[in-house]
Amino acid sequence: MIKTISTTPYTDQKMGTAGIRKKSKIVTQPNYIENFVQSLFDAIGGVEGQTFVLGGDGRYFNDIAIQKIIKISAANGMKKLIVGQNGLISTPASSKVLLKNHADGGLVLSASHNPGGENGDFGIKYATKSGGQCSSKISDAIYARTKEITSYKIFDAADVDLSRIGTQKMGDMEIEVIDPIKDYVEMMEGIFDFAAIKKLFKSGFKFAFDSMNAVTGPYALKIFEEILGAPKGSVRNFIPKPDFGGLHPDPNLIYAKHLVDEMYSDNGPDFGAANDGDGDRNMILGHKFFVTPSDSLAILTDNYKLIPGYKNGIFGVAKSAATSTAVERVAKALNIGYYEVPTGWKYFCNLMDSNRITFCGEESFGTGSSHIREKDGIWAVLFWLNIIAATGKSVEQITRDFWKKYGRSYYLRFDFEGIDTAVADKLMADLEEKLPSLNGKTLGNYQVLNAAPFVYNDPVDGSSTKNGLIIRFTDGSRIVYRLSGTGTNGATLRVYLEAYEKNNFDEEPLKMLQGVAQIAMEVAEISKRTGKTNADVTT
Ligand code: G16
Repeated sequence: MIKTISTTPYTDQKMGTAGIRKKSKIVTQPNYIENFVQSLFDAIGGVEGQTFVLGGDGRYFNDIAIQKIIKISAANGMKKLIVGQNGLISTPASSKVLLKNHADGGLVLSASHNPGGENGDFGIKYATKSGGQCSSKISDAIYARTKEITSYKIFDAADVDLSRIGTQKMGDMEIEVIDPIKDYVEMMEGIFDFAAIKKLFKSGFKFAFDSMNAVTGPYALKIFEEILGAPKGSVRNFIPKPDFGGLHPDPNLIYAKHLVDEMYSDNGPDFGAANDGDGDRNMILGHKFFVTPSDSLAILTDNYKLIPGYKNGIFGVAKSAATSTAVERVAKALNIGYYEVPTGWKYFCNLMDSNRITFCGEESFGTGSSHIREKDGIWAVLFWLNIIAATGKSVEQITRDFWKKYGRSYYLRFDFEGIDTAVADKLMADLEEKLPSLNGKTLGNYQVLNAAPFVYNDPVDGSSTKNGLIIRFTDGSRIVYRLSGTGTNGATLRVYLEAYEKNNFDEEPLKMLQGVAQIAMEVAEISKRTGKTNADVTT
């Protein structure tokens, strides 16, 4: 029943910020998925006798890839595979199921917030038994193996029926098809004050949650409408579709514009939120009001005592270097631990495992806590609803109160997409070389306090990671440059801009950041090198 199939290596199977991510047209090439999964199993020393969790966000090729992976797992001697019903599981739910079952690893078939469909993207995230994505050391070993693989093993059997909850067998391997929503809902009920949120909805609070035709639809329907009693129709685009119904499932002001327009209309809902393809990202909106992800992390941290699951105290908080400094001020005020890590959720995991932090978040619309080892979109929405229910304040009031207390970090991210990879690499290398010469210099109206690469020394495993370049100014403003690790089309240069204001809270971010934006463009010679005078996407 077990076949060994000869294959030739692909040379491009390197993982990025979060797993491997490619155009669908690339992953559907013969043996592409087979090579990658076999290489992964080989690189981690085999999976014989192990238990894994498997599922995906339902995008194009999810159904085919999952059957291949089931058969490769059985052929490699895996003991048990826990699979989401119909092959679906959100990234946060997968982390929960993995931890609850003490599984050895997990695979989520997703390219996260990237578009899906035949012309979109596909990907695989790999989590280790800690519930979080594997370290760079492991992904490097997997990449090395993909370049030398000559054969893979696959079980010769019919496809498994994944619609049926229960246990089946493939050879000696047990396949348990589960409803991952159940565990996830229980976990949320254990953290938040569902009774208070129910009351809020009963009082007529208007809510809009957009699942972007992706994996969180069934979770959101169950939690918000069925359990918490939000009016029918509050949850939109709740049926996961292979091409996300044409939506780009990235919950931001641009790709969720339909929701933003509704929130900014006169009779718009009191609270709006959206999630991404695999359910780990979130966007938070009030009526005619947008909360930046950086502020959201800081506000959740500042209000942790209102949440039953955290009221006894939190360890500390962490953010990625590119995220605004808002949460740093909160950590100081609360006198809790504070850490700054490279972009990539995996860098938070050691801090959570060692009880250094409870909360963490990133500018890229990700927030989470140590309840799992992934960011968690629905968790963030419930956290906000719980704060609103406990305080009786609107999203805007809560945010304004926060600014009054701590000042406001005006923040924007510019993305320059589809740049030739060699051009982008050279831009970053030349900029890094130039940084020391900027120290102490006056640029426009700003004086440079410090300009240097961001280097993170992990306090737990001692590893060192360099990611991004930061120019800090004496007034607290910052520019961060880095290349994205999740794109599939050339290189994307991300430029993160921040300006700190103690009293002036009502300006347009673009206006407040004009000065630093101009410096950012000039210092890195972005127009000259890329031919772009403006960012392709501003969030
Ligand atoms: C992944 C990581 C995040 C990271 C984001 C953006 O998110 O899990 O930690 O912030 O990519 O990465 P980049 O700036 O390199 O494109 P997701 O939601 O795509 O899995």
